[in-house]
Amino acid sequence: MNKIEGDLRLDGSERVAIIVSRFNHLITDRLVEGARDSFLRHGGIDENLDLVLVPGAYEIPFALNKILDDDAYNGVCCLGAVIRGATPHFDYVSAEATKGIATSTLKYNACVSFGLLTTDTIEQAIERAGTKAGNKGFEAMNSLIEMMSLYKKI
Ligand code: INI
Repeated sequence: MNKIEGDLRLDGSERVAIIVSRFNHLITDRLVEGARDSFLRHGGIDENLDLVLVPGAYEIPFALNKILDDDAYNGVCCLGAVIRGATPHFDYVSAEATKGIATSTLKYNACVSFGLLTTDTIEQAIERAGTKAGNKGFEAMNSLIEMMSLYKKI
């Protein structure tokens, strides 16, 4: 059996974009820090990392679609934090953001990772943004790096 698997090594030539929503920026700023940390630790070059900011998670798919249309990056890491409130708004925003990211990824056959927190409480979001449940931004960049490597091999 021939096993084909991506690894976590960058050679320094990879251009990567992070798309992040500013809504709940106390959380999303930490996700960006985690994603950048992963990129640099695995051999990425800071000048090759671009940060694209959008107002909220709902706008992430629009920016992603435009970026993939221009074909200027090897991969895109999507980061955001949707936190449940008292109304059904959470369900609409999280569903559209998730569906939009998945649709663009498949439409363009692109390396895209999903670092969107969807939590019931602010505490759950904090736990996933660099405290006791790790940093989902770091994890999302790890997944992107692995998929960019796999992309070259399959
Ligand atoms: N956007 C988020 O990124 N997270 C949220 O928790 C959130 N909530 O709960 O309202 C949110 N709303 C804004 C939305 O993404 C759009 O920016 C807005 O509707 C304008 O299009």
